[in-house]
Amino acid sequence: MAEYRGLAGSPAWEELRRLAKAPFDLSRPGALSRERLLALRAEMAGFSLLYGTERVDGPVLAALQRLADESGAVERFLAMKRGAVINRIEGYESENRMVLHTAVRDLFRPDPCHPQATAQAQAELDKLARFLDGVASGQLVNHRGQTFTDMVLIGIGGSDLGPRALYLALQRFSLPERRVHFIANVDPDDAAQVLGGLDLSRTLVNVVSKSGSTLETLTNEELARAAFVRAGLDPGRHFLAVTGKGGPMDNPARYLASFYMFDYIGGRYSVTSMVGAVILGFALGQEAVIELLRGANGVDQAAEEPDIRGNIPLLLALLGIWNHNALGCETLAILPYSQALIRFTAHLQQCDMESNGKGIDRQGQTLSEKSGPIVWGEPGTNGQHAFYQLIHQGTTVVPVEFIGFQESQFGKDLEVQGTSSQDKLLANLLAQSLALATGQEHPNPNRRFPGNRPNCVLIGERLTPLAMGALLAIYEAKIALQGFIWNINSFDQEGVQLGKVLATRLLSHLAQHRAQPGYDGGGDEAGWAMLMAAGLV
Ligand code: G6Q
Repeated sequence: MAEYRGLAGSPAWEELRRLAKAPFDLSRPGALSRERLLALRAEMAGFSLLYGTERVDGPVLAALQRLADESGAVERFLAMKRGAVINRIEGYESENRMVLHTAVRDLFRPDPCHPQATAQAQAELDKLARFLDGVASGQLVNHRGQTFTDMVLIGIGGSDLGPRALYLALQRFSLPERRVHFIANVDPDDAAQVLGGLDLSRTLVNVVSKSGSTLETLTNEELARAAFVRAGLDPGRHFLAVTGKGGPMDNPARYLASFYMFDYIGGRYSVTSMVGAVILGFALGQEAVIELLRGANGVDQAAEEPDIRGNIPLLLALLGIWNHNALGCETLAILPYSQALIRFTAHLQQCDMESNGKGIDRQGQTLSEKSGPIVWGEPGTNGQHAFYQLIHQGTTVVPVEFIGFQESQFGKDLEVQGTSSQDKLLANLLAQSLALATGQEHPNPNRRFPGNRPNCVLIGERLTPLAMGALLAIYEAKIALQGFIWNINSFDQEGVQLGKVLATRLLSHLAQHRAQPGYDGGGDEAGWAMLMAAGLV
């Protein structure tokens, strides 16, 4: 059989395109039968995926299974975990790296897929445990002998979004007397706002940068160091580094402690490495970090299942391809009915769009079929009072992935008119799923809902560190599996380079403009004109 080269040329994809001419009609009376809604449900790692409200039927699911098999997606996922060099474009200069974010949580099986990477992760975790013990026991204290109560993470992109989203998700499990804060934007107001409210003498600053060369992070580190010096404090007793081993920030003399990540972990996949572990360990304790890793590892293992009905990430990947490529839906809304997941969609937006927003395949050829969708969302029920109008009646069909939990995190609830707030939250989630699918006929066109808006519901028991790890890994695996099926490299991000290069050029114009009267952009007509148009020169 010819090597799989993406959707174009795949017999299963041809079949799916044919089936997409008459997809399952969710709005037909009786379409959402009890049999259907109970049968189209997959289980994994404490989560159920309800997909009876997707526009799929037996033939479509069979063709999606064939696409999974033809593409060898699960085999590629296994090869990834075992250290295949898949972060590359064949025949062109590229990152040329292994992709081993799964190795940092492969501690729980006797035979890790990549023993060397897992051993490196274990060594960093042991170092972190000693550090956290020192902070808790009062061995590591400030110059006045006081304990540290606050930690500020300075980082951006993958070094911010995941740690921030997961901290907010698990904040309820924080240790007493521990608070954490984040500075990402190079906007000086971000740092001023955060640092201004803190007792710096009891604060640790965790500078996170894999490359050790990111403009925003290095600038914010300098701003923060200056604030410590102004307060009469020695930054060397307060600053920690999480960075690439051997990189420009690997300078232990400047930091109270240094933790490492390795080049085989991409920024947006790094939250379960030291990038997230240090701040989460400080806030929640090492045990919670271990639980998070255990949850993620459970899914990493379960996602080796080739049957799509028993593999939630694979099923989500294929349903996404069905909606995006076959049914032509441009975007994907991820709508968590959980206040704790307030930044989780933002994290997934990066994970998904930076990974799968690609225009060429792994061989450097221009794609003839679409790759990743536009991903967006906000927690429900707030979104219901904002953008759901368009989702229900707008001219664009927006597939939705709902996320919810049977129980609240705090368990502090009250029955009003016979139902708790948690009941109201879940009833809203399920009602939205049904309403989008079935729609509503009405003589008044303004009250008509077309229905047939595909969606699914991912539901777990309660958002604990274990469940968070599983949820994170479900999405990380989904994104990787989609990339394998689209035959793209989901692990580089060349598309962010050009803007960075041009920003550096504009900054150099500004500096020269200030230093030399009469400087006029040195021949960079468009750059200089933009600065003029914006009133900066
Ligand atoms: C993620 C990207 C990107 C990266 C940031 C921060 O996959 O590579 O978002 O995480 O640019 O990079 P550093 O950690 O190197 O500062």
